[in-house]
Amino acid sequence: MNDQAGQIPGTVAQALLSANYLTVLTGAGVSAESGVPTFRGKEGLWRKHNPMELATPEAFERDPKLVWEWYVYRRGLMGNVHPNPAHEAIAELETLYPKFLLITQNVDNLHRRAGSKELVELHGNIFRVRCSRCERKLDELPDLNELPPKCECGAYLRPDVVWFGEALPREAIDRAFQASVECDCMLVVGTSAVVQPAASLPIMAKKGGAFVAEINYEPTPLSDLVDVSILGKAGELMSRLLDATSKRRNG
Ligand code: BV8
Ligand code: ZN
Repeated sequence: MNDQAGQIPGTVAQALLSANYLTVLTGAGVSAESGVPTFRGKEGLWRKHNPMELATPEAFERDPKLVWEWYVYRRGLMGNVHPNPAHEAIAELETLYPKFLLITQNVDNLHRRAGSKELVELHGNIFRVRCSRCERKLDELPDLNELPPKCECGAYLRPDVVWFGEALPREAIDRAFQASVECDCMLVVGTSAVVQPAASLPIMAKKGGAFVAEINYEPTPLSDLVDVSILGKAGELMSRLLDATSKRRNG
């Protein structure tokens, strides 16, 4: 069911007021208003490369230096932007529910910076680095004069993100699956709902009996499958959704 752009339907406000276990699934659209290019939007291209080509183990195998240059560019971009009202509203929503989980596909660290704590990063985090061979993980980047950087074991270091064709971190996806089937309300914010297995989580939530609302700038393959699809910008709509739960906030 679709709804007119920008309004918060009473069914959504009611579901948010009565929910005990709220999950939020986010994609690149939630960071768009912070100035982070979305994955499939036209602004997502870099030196004419399509992110879909670069975010793969094959691209890293073929040209690790080029892939590292793309990630250094994105780290720089993401390091210079700030959480927007959508991230802030989601961090505030977390404090209103006895059970809450934020499941993000984003690697930009903006939800953590906005204060979200109960968070699963399905596709990793661009500010973490790991070895492409041994188990070593680093929070700090070694100096990037020489790209790609190497691990002490001699293998290349790589961004600690999940590339296309790679399995998601077991613990992350198990936690996301479990929360999706157990929650009684799920908000799906700013995702084109094409990347699997993330795009299946709202369907799992629906099957588990949850009320599922989509907040997105444009319709997606989910729009006709969820209870309500609200078209508009995440920053404004998430702030309105937070207000719609204000009664809950005031106890
Ligand atoms: C796996 C990290 C198996 C890297 C990312 C055929 C059919 C089905 C599946 C597949 C298939 N072929 C291959 C697959 C699997 C593949 C997949 O799903 N491909 C798709 C494209 C068809 N999936 C995988 O490979 C996954 N792994 O399946 O493993 C396996 C199992 C065992 C052993 C081995 C393997 C791994 C997927 C993870 C890929 N990594 N990112 C990096 O970032 O560098 S995914 C990447 O896309 C980002 O994380 C991004 O978040 C994510 C999803 O995209 P969105 O977030 O939705 O962003 P997008 O730009 O698409 O859309 C933005 C939306 O926001 C738009 O709708 C727009 O309208 C809206 N918007 C914009 N502005 C606003 C807004 N909304 C509100 N307000 C605004 N202001
Ligand atoms: Zn190593």
